[in-house]
Amino acid sequence: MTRLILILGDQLTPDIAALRSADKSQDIVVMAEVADEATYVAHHPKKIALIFAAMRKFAARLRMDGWDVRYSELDDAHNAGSIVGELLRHTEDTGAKGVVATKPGEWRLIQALEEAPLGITLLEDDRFIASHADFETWAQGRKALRMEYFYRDMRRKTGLLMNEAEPEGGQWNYDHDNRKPAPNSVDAAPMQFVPDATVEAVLELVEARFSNSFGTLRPFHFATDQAEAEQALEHFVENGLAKFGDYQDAMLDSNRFLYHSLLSAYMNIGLLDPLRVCRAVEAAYRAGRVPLNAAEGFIRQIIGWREYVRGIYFHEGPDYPQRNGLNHQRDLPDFYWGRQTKMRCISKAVEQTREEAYAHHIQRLMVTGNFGLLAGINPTELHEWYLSVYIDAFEWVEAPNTVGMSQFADGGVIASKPYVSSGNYINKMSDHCKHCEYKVKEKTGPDACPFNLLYWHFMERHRDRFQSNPRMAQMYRTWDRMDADKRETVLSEAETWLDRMTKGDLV
Ligand code: FAD
Ligand code: DLZ
Repeated sequence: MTRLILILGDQLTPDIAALRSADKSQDIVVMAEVADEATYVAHHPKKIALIFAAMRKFAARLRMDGWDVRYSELDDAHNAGSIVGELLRHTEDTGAKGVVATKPGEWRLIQALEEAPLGITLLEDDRFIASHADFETWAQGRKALRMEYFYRDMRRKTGLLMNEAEPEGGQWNYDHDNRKPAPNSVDAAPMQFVPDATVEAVLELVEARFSNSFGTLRPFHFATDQAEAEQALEHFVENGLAKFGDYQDAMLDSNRFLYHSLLSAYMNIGLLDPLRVCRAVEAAYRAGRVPLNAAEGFIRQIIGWREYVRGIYFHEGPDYPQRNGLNHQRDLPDFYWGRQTKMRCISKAVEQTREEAYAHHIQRLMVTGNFGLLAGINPTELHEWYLSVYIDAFEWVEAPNTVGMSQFADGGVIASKPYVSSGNYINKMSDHCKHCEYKVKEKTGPDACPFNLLYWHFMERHRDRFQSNPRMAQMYRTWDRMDADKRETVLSEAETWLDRMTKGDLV
């Protein structure tokens, strides 16, 4: 009995559950470039190009391996325009009895598949170290779901950087070594790939269909198949990993990538197996090629944060991306879409986001995220922005990072305190402030860094919520010790600045 085997654009590995359960001699693989997936948010053109190019190459590989693959290109005349539509069309054409799919990474698509008359079987996506059941077991009965404890369980489960029951080096976490400010220069760069004929055809399609979206399509240098992604991994382990830890939180005006790996998109769409990535990193450490703070820091991002946020997304349920625990209602300012702003850190982060579809974690968290939280931007609008503009953005990983970690809009499920800072943090970790029209050292007045004004505005606005948080009490004491006139000036200048921003004045 023939069944349809659905492979989505972020499930591009022969090891995906639906393929493992399929029978090559009678089942039919369905892959489809569809308008609904390409437009449910205004994705960066580089993201659409990566997914379509990698899908086309993966389909070719499956055919070589003997699979019967029905692949729809976006412009095919019969393309139904949605994943469900394509499955219904192929069911009718082939007479297939039922569909097998690996559970998608977004509630939206899970619901669409479950509600359609497809006779669908959804298999768990087991590309993760923690299954849904593992996460629920871990979460059960805990007052707070903090990443650090989850991470230790993942270390024990995988054996990564473990000596029997003990963590390598005697400590679980070397984060305190990983906060060096920006270096003067960077002696590594991510690996780049030259587009081949398949990629070029996709670039032309994306150029024709999505040229109005935010984001520059060319040059396009991403890996688009497993072999290339493996090369990118090797290149990172050889060239970037050793200093990854030291400069993990740093930002530079003149360098967009520092020692970051740029491997997230490859792991998220199936070109790289996260556990294999971690094993390669551990091997480099065990061979004495990289220090422990680098290896541990990197592995923690993957088996800690990446696994944990996925657990939270499915644990919390479909309403999670819409949460707005601090009731922030201001519209997303147009400088997130590239309008000029005098704030150098924001303008550099947005510029590179437009050109690369990439910004590293601290740019996302402590520049665009921090600003959004301080300014009271509606977290749903920020969530849609992050989901659109980054090459690695899929809701299971993006929403917990944005709504939870960055905006505290989940009321503290992920973060024990909001990630907010004044300009001082950005000045310490980057050289942006040296090039900025605003003055980071000025706390009030027309040239004062807006992060300085808005920081205290945020604290005062949310005094009831945060004053009793022991991790924030010291900041309230500092604020309360300030002269009353000064506090008044700060708050009124912050209000004026926000009003100007809302009106679209150049700020
Ligand atoms: P590196 O700095 O080299 O880190 C190594 C790997 O660790 C990454 O490739 C990634 O797989 C993993 N990782 C690191 N931090 C996190 C994290 N907080 N959550 C999950 N995985 C992590 N990551 C995404 O993959 N997709 C997203 O849509 C996404 N949206 C984000 C939105 C916000 C507001 C914030 C603050 C973070 C977001 N992140 C997201 C997490 C992180 O910023 C990116 O994973 C990282 O910047 C990707 O670049 P890299 O591969 O060079 O990472
Ligand atoms: C992101 C994306 C895009 C842009 N296009 C497609 C597509 O045309 N076909 C497809 O199968 N998948 C695509 N994807 C990835 C899906 O949106 C992703 O599988 C879901 O959001 C679940 O994570």
